[in-house]
Amino acid sequence: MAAPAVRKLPQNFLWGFATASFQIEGSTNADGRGKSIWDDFSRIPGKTLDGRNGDDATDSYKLWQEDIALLARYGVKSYRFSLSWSRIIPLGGRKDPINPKGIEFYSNFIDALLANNIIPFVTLYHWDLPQALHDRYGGWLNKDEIVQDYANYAKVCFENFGDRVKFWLTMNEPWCVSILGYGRGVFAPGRSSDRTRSPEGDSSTEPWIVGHSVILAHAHAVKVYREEFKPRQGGQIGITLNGDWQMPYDDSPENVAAAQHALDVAIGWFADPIYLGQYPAYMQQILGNRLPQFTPAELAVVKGSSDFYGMNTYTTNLCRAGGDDEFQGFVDYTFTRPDGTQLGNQAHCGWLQDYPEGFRALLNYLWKRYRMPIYVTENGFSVKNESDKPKEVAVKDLERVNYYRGVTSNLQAAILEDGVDIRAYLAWSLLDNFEWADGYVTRFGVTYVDYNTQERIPKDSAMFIVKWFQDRTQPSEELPPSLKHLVA
Ligand code: GBH
Repeated sequence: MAAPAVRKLPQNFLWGFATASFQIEGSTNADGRGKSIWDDFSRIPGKTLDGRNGDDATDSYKLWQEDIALLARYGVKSYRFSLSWSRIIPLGGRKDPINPKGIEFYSNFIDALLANNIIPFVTLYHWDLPQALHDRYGGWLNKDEIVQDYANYAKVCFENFGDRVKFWLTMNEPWCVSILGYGRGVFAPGRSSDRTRSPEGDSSTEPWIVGHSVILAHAHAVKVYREEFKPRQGGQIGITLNGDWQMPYDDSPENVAAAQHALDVAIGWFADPIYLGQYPAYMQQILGNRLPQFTPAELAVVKGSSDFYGMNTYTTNLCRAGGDDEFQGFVDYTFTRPDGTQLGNQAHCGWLQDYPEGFRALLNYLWKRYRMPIYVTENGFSVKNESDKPKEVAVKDLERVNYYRGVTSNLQAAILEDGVDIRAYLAWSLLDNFEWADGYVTRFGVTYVDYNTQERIPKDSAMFIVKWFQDRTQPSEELPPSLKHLVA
């Protein structure tokens, strides 16, 4: 009997891997790059687990051709990476000079991707704000200034790369920018009310102010793109939000409500204004006048300002009402079910367990609520104590393979059985890399990086993903028609 035919994903489905500039590039002083807020923050003792910073990372500023060769070997359709604002405009602002070396670096990089038939998926902002803007006027805390400077930066990128880049992400994970940077103070710029952590900051107001600025900066960049570039360049532009599936701990009405409250604060905070035109009622209720209001003029720019739903997701939480954490909507998260069992396999990160059914549930929730095509722009797993293992053992990353096996089958079910419109799946990450406050201890790569030699070694999970998508998509020997003219 013949084996059943593998069911195909939609034509032009984009699959591949993702990274971010500060997590891989290193060379923080090269070719006129300005400082970003992560440069200084990661140097402060105690801010990263291993005391290390982004000066080397995976050395991708120097080894970029190796990275592209690796992507080509994997045969990916697309690669998601981010641009370093500080390489392009070292001081960040709209009146500050542009750095030709920064433009040249990314321009060459994009050309080389296209020459290998890899479609660039470009993030404009993955947390590395130019330090000068923070020092000059408070960065994201100063809405009027940052919106203009960010829109100008975005415009410089559209001008220089938009002939070749057809997929743009304005911002990566505004919840993390706001809450981790200005609430908990565990990410740059590290502001918090907790004076053991930070000499300044107000966790009760700043995260909500920052979130508002990020939404507006995103929306203004999209306006620039749609008015001045999209008619000629014809690409897609949107935002990407972090958000995990939130499941009630049990059937009690309080916990069912708690799961929705958790979704409202984790996702709705950004998605509701952008796709539906208002902050969630629950956020207005818990924050009162600490939540900024949109003026009608602002709302006109914000509503409808994303061509798709960009989804970064890693796990599922069981939700119980009555938590004291405002940043989680006063909802307690746990992985332990009422019967004492665990929801899934525990990752290296405390916040992450493997529960692939949650991935499908989240896709369905987002599709029903926002009705936008979904691009999964990050998804991944850190295996327990991977850094303690010899590399020949670490590359046999069965737990990560299991994670991706679960997720891909749920992805397929969401597309083919549930009818959710999903157009991309970009796994996090192409490489082990600088994992922010975790330093280099936590590894998310499908490729092992030996940080002494910068050698890259594919893990079993890379091979699993490559095979899975190759079996279900058209081979990527051809670019879509809109990009064909670019390669000789
Ligand atoms: C992504 O965020 C990032 O975009 C990426 O740069 C990063 O490398 C990747 O995750 C792996 O971590 O324990 O209370 O501080 C994922 C979303 C949201 C996951 C915050 C961790 C920690 C909450 N993150 N969450 S807390």
